[in-house]
Amino acid sequence: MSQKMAEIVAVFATLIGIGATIFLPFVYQSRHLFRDSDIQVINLTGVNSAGTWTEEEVNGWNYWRRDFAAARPVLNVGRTARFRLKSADVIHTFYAPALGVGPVQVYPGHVVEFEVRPAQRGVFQYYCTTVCGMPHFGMRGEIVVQREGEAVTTGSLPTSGKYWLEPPPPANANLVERGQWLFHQKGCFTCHGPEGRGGVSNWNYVKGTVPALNALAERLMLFDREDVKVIVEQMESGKNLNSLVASPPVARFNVFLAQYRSVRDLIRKGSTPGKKDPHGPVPPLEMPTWDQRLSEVEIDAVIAYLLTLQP
Ligand code: HEC
Ligand SMILES: [Cu+2]
Repeated sequence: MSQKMAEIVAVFATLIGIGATIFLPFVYQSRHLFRDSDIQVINLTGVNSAGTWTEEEVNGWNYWRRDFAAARPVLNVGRTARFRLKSADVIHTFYAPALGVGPVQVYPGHVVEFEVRPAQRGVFQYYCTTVCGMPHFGMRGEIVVQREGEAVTTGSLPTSGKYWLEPPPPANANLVERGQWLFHQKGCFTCHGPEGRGGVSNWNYVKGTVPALNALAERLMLFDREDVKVIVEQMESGKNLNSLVASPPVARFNVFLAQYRSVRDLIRKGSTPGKKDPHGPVPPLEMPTWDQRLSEVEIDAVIAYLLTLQP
């Protein structure tokens, strides 16, 4: 090789060296950027006034709109999704146990980030497990995981709505009507299903789904409609059921009364659902304590309403 040739090669090598030194970091960064751009970003805001986690932009101007759509993010199998959670008001807790997410506490004024890379398709529920206010029980929804290019699977939720803002029943409404309104307005239906039909899944719950309540009459040993009618009539007339022991209106009234008291107690005190897998987490949907939120009469009204339901 001539000396000239060697010089040219050396110059080129130096230029390539300098070029690489300058550009490699950019190349590396752009690769990084490229990888980042493949991450799906999901912005969720917890809104107490609306009782939802929403993907909509929430700010001081629209906060009181109260009709933000419940988020229903659609993710892809094997693709990383970055969740960015905010709160528009109070402390919320985001929990999607079936996806291995949370519970994550979200404080107003802070953004909480985490990433999920779902391994299987399906519809996964998310919950808010901080009792953050009245519409809290509606703060649920679904995360859909699909395979790229496949049609979106449909699930059963969300139950979101403005149920807690409904006008109260008219003053002359009877006990059963008030019970029906309370069942809705207090959000019992978000866990026990519309008209107490059940079917709402509860992660790691021994019974799988939150119990239906439309067969409560049978549980209280009222096996035919006539008996239900007699008992509800007594309740409507404002009679204290205890005062009926002397002249029982239905057969085996004592057994009914004992069951009635235990259901009342359960509603007042709440109940922690049993776990299916004892090493797993507590099921996210717990029967709340209603002592402070329902009066004695209101609990009676709800029970009277539930007695009138039939599967
Ligand atoms: C956040 C979810 C949730 C809400 C809201 C809720 N419940 Fe429950 N409830 C449950 C769960 C879960 C159980 C089962 C508890 C257990 O297995 O120990 C339950 C159990 C019950 C039971 C006993 C049923 C049985 O078969 O043992 C009654 C009655 C009941 N709830 C009534 C109500 C009423 C009335 C309301 C509204 C005022 C209400 N619940 C609101 C979750 C809820
Ligand atoms: Cu909440």
